[in-house]
Amino acid sequence: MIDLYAAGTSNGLRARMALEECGLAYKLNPIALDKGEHKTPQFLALNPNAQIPVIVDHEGPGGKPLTLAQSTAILVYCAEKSGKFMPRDGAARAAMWEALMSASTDVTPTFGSINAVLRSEEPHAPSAELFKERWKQYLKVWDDRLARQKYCAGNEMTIADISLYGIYARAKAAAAQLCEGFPSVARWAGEMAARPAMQRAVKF
Ligand SMILES: N[C@@H](CCC(=O)N[C@@H](CS)C(=O)NCC(=O)O)C(=O)O
Repeated sequence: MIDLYAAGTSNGLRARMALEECGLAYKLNPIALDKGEHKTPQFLALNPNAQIPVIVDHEGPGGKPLTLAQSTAILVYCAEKSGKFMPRDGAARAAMWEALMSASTDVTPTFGSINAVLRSEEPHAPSAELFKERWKQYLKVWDDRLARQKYCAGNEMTIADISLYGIYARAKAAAAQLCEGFPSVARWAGEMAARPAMQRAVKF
């Protein structure tokens, strides 16, 4: 059994989507960020960075408990534990890593930057524009790619799809206008949203 500590943010969604899609047994422990539940001594013992998501796998490697933060590390851990969503072939695996890094380290932090700038006590319009343009540029590249292939890293679903869908689902819910004008991304997102595991994962 795995304990998941999360909220319905992009990073929280990514971890829960990973557990659901990989078919791993887990218990959701919701963390209310607005109430500061990520800053309690109990939570800081799990992640001293005071950030969700965190998992505790009570039957980790070697049968020992494992505590793990970082949504993308959790995603890779779930894929390796279940043997799903990570191609073995060299070229397909390299494409998966490239797509995963784009979703987790380019697209996701850019959305975080847009939010941070707009929610600031002194919003800085030129910075907001810069991050919005960067977001659109990333989605344009994803749109071109998803016009040519079914999934993020080719014609097989991988953890890159789970990572990108985590941020896309969050952005669509919080700022739908950022997701307009990318028809192939919308086609792919519709297929991801129809997956029963994804439908379970987004219900926080
Ligand atoms: N790189 C980390 C980022 C985690 C993160 O930023 N978590 C946010 C929610 S999406 C959080 O816990 N924020 C609370 C805070 O920073 O006070 C990951 O991928 O898990």
